[in-house]
Amino acid sequence: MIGVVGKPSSGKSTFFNAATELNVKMASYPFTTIEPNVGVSWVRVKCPHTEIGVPCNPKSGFCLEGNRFVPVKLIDVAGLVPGAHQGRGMGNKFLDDLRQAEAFIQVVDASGKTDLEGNPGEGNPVEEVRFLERELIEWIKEKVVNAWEKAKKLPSEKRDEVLVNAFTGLGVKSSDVEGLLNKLGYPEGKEEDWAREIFEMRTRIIAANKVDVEGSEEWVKELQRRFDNVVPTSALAELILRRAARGGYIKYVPGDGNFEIIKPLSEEQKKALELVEGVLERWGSTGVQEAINRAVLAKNIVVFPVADENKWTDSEGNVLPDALILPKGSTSLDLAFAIHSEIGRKFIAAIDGRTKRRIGKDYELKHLDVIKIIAGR
Ligand SMILES: Nc1nc2c(ncn2[C@@H]2O[C@H](COP(=O)(O)OP(=O)(O)OP(=O)(O)O)[C@@H](O)[C@H]2O)c(=O)[nH]1
Ligand SMILES: [Mg+2]
Repeated sequence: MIGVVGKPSSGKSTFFNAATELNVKMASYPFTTIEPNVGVSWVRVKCPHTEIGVPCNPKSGFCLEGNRFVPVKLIDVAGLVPGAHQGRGMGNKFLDDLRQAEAFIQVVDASGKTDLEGNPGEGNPVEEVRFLERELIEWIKEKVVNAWEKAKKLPSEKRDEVLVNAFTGLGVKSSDVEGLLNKLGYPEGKEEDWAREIFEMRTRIIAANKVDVEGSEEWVKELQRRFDNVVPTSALAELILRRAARGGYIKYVPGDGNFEIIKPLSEEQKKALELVEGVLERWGSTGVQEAINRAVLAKNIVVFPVADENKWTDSEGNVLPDALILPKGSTSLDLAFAIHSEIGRKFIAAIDGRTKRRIGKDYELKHLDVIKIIAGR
């Protein structure tokens, strides 16, 4: 799951609506969103079906002009303001909604036209990135302090277990908790270091949003100078494109740098698409798909399991029916378990759908591999 985070009015819900094609409330006043919104967006990858020249039959997600869109969950939460971890703004209740997010997309108002609380005024997008990082780290630190309070009273053999349980609840793998224990020792006096390390385990993409607004360019440059993983976005432009495509007015493949008008437009629609054209010309794309892709593919790959290594079909003849998102470094055995624990337990070998070679359980999967698993009965 990807968490969409940021200060109020930065455009989180607009980003969420564009990426999920849902319709949650968006408005120009702070705290429009209070309860979290959960939806499905899609990672865009090149579909292997183009290599065999037969259209695919996705069981989930969809395929457009050789691009496979693989489902991934997105959560849109209330805006965060400085001091949120101490209960300011909407407080930290919704921070807990982010527990299971393995990546964050921080939506920043790069137009510089709203302040840190999301009200119209002078903005500072660099400060926005910084304070949010601070809030997220403080939130994690509180969890570290609480876990250590509990753990330190226990006999030493129980301590590690309590710490591992506390942090796996925060979406950290148990092996990573053990790694931290080795690196830092117990959290006593090192709560800040622990919190930062846990924060940095998550992928963070900075969506420098509202690049359709004049004056955003300078801020985008400034953000790119200071931080990694900055993607210029116009959530508004992407929303216009997705809605026009849904309505059958245009042909648009999410993430593309162009679209095609296929039905007569009203004056209002023409104007909206002019804004979009300006963004595409200047920035190449709206950036929304790019942000999702980077959030997911920084640490994951997409793999296509099949039953027939020659035709790339399942047992019913569906071409490339499934696409799985797996952590980088996953093996063919991991894939077998991801398909079904039974298939994992009865794993015999696998076959690479491209080379047709037999591969063992320790074979490290590559992005876009097509794999047949052979399992016993
Ligand atoms: N020009 C422009 N305006 C945008 C863009 N994205 C969002 N907005 C506008 O910014 C305002 C806030 O958008 P929301 O999506 O509601 O912002 P939010 O971050 O969800 O706000 P809260 O839920 O209050 O925290 C709305 O008026 C949107 O139309 C964008 O890319 N370009
Ligand atoms: Mg919102």
